[in-house]
Amino acid sequence: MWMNAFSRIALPALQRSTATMAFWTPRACRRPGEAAGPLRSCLQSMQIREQQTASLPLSQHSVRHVQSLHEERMIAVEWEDGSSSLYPFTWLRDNCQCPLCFLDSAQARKLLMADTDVNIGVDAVEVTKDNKVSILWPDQHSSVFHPDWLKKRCFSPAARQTMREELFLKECYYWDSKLHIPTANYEEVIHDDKAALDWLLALRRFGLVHLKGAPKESGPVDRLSKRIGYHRLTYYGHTWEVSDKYMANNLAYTSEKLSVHTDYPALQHTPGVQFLHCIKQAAEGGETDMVDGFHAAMQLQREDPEAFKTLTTLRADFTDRGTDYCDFMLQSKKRIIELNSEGQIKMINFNNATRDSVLDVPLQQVQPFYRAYRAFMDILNRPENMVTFRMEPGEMVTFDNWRLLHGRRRYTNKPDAMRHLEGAYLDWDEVTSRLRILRCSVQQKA
Ligand code: OGA
Ligand code: NM2
Ligand code: ZN
Ligand code: ZN
Repeated sequence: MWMNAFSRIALPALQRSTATMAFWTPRACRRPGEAAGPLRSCLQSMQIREQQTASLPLSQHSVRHVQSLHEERMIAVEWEDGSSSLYPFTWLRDNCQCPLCFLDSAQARKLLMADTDVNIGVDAVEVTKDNKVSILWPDQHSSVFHPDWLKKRCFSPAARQTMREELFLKECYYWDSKLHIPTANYEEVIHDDKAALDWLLALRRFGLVHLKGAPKESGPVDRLSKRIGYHRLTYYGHTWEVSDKYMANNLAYTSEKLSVHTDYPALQHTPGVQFLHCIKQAAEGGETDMVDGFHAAMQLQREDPEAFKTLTTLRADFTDRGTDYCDFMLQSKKRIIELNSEGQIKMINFNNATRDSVLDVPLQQVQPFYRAYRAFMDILNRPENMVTFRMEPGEMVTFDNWRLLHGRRRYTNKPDAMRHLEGAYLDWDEVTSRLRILRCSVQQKA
């Protein structure tokens, strides 16, 4: 069962209603930059237990009429409800689903682009007796399309947005210190698909899920990675032990404070997801801090646009050298706040320990860089932005390492209380892949 804490997440002032909740409001926050809604609505968070799982359309669509528009080189499909969709000839020919053009077992196109006429015409189009759209091409090849298949691929902006949301699950809820951390049970996530689906949906949306009830020994992190598929091997190993080590090859392997950071910006492709499992906690200290980096970056954008501009344009150098799984000498250049091609916040790269002393920016940009970096850091560290908790043995945090920053307070060990965590990285590809599969399998059972 989901822990009680889970049903307490979110601002107390906000409605926590029954079954289908705010959680699923389509107008919930998009990724930053994508016409972000007010924070208020983002924090209408929720019991993930009762939510409805994401919807793959089950409804059967029915075609009333088809016609080819020769001048526009498209076919027009009129649906049962009177609405219509347009499909370009070339796209239809390119996506013929017949065994000559498409290898069903691999769900892959066989048809070569070299054999595709990008100015193709259509000889005839009709609705078949079983309500499919059939097209006869000038070379007498024929293609038959299922109405549901076509409807899903409609080119209207609204249909494309629906498809995008379904495929990429970008829905995201920004949070601050009032967040009650989504919590799930480790064993349930391992054994039950619905629990695993809810865990991953919350991980995607909030960027953070607490798992409780794991064994107090090494192993769960690997087990959980295998539940997804596989982990990401790095120079720190398949999984890695966080403890106070002699001649530590990383600041994390001491008992020092780690100010909030993202892991491994020194890698060109930053690990997307991180699991951290507490096997033993220190005698004193060692609390965990977490911040929603996207939320903080949006605050910076509003409050200090110049600093935001600096951190989204200048690239800082990161470095990591040493020996662990094998010897390594990494260099990377990253914008502290990385935007995608649409100008939305994609990733935060913030690690004060591995930020290189090499700073490859024009001399005049050095001071503005530090000013902006400091301004962002101050926002990240605002008590109203941070959640702090102390992991107990058997507890795990699973979080979005592209979005969240995490930190740890300095700690003191005692012989019977030697802090010991185990961690692992995954990439978002594998996590979202498992999420899509679970969504299909859970819905089929429902
Ligand atoms: C790390 C880290 C957190 C902790 O190893 O990168 O952030 O609680 N550890 O020790
Ligand atoms: N550890 C925890 O970027 C970093 O150096 C983060 C990585 C050592 C695997 C720490
Ligand atoms: Zn074909
Ligand atoms: Zn870390």
